[in-house]
Amino acid sequence: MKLPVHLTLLLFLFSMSFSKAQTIYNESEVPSFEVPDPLVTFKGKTIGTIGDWENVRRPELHTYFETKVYGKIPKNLKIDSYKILEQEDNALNGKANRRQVELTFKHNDKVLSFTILLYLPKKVENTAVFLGYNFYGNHTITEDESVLISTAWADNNEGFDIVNNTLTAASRGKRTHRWAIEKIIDAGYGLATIYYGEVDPDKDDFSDGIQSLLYSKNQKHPKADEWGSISAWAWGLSKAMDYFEKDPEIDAARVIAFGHSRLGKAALWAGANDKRFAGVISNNSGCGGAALSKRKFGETIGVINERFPHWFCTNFKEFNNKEETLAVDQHQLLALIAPRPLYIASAEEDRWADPKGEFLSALYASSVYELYGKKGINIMDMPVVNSPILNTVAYHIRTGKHDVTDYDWEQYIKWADTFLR
Ligand code: GTR
Repeated sequence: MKLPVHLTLLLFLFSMSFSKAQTIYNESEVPSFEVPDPLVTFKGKTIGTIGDWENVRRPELHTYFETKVYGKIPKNLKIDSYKILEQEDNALNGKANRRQVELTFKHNDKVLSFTILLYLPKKVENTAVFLGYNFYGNHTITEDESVLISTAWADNNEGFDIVNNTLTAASRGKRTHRWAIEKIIDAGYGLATIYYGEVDPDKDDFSDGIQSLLYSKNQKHPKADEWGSISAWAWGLSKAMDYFEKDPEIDAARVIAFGHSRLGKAALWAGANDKRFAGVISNNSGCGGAALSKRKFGETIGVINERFPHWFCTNFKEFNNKEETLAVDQHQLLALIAPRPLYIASAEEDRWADPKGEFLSALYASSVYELYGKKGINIMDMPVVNSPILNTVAYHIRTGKHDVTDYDWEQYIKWADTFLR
């Protein structure tokens, strides 16, 4: 049946106002809830020592996030081979070495490869590196003509000239504003990035991506407690780390996992899974990232699982509109990263990601950092905009929207200078 245009419009407006009414953007509507204590076990035992945290509480929290939220990675797949596709020791006006390295994985007669684009400052040896995924291909983060264009699946997008699910040269350099490469190199850090679609295409289809290499016979979909895309992306960061450990120019003990938005969720989970990451930066990661779920402010578990059914494990859907039944909240994900430096960043206009929920998460994770004698967030109220707290647990809320800006990078570099040198 075809509805008259005015009726369709009316129905659309009605559904819009309905879904708007569902979204909490007002502090007075945030439900009261109990914040689960990172230092009290599920059975009620209080944790007072690093040993008990590491041997008792941390493992039970990690298992919960693994089986109920992001999903388990079924097997530790090793790099089958790696290949330097391209390198140049006079990149970025002579300041940096550039390398494009393809890692290949094989299992069950299937193959998956992804390419790390790496810039390392020439004046530094044994370089600390920021490692993060990009959304639209390595060639979008720089004007550098030599950066190879991925052939992996991409969602069609006019703004990024993606047609027929294929990345194109027309989008070269379109995301330079999110990657302060010059600042990073001038400060003596390396930058490594990967197109996230090479590890697992961002769509609700489990026939491709890294998961498909590790299926058991006749398996077509990860089990209820097995990896969704965020776990897959986190896995890819760890595999990049496997490569860094072989690379004599990189100081693998000083690699920071960085990510924006969904890729910030992946960076946090990578940091929680893999203690080799020296630190983690979550830029506007929001729901399922740094933001507390139980506040239900902005994006909620029900909404994210509906729009992106493939991001988390199937078990996570149990908590759609039932955040109160979760035994954990996201501050405990952050606590899994302790005592390593952790930076949570919000943006004032990014209410969908719940800046206050991100701040509180960093605050509530701090007791675990303090157990290690590290400085967490030591103020109870959110700082005003553009006044970063640069402790081992760092936080800022900047003016502006959901994005990565030069301001963000300036703070990350300053903080890394203190905690990574
Ligand atoms: C939004 C999603 C967020 C965030 C964002 C992004 O649509 O609701 O959770 O991940 O996408 O990754 O840009």
